[in-house]
Amino acid sequence: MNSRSIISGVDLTTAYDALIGEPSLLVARIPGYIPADVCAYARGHIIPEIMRNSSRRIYRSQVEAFTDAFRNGEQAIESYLERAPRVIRELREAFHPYANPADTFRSEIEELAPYGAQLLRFRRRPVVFGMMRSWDPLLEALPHFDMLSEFNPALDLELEFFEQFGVNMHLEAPCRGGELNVWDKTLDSMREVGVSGENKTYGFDPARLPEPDVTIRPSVGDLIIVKSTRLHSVSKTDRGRRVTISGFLGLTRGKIGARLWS
Ligand SMILES: O=C(O)CCC(=O)C(=O)O
Repeated sequence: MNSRSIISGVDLTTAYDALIGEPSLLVARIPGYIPADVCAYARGHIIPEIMRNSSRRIYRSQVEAFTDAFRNGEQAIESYLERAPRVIRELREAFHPYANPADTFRSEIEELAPYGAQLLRFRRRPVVFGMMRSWDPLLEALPHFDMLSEFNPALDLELEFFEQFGVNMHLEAPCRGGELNVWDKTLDSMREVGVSGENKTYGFDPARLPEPDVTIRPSVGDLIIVKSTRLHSVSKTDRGRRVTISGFLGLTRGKIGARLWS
């Protein structure tokens, strides 16, 4: 039986089928998902334009994560929802005359998923898919999980995801650092052995972990899809920047279809 943890050098259809069909698979890498000329144009024009009004979190980004807005209370969630359509449009317009890779990914998943795909909606309003993240020198993500289900029942989405993926499209890559590391460990398996993060799902101590099962150094143009229900981290970028367009893909059971958000 095939028990690989990474699939690489394939197209999105093959990657999607493998990620759904192979329980052992942690990561899929689709090289050249963003054409080289689009990445070059992005570095010269789009990244500076979109990041003009960015804020620093563990990375710099033009919009906060939906989950952070939710965590920050009613006023934060209202201002996030009011801004979301504009954020989506700004990224689309900044890529003109090229296609925005976030829109392309959204369309392709809509075609691939058996019951289609759509933006996550909260209170009948769309959530952003297409966060631009700049991992400037020395920025990193400690080992963590990304699972929207951890926000239920407070989020009250009436959706049940059986799997969640992190979707990262790489526009710029650092000369050193910025690797994606993935461990074949679930949140439940960490809880069982009594290991927890700084908060519930973020900040597991790397010193208490074995070597990662997969380490990938992303290249410009890569689309990398990681099972974000498995422990993962981003190593410090130490020469240059790592800039991605990022979001999440959640797969539901039954006929509801897939959802996308950032
Ligand atoms: O940029 C990456 O490779 C992964 C980002 C990440 O850790 C996340 O989206 O949670």
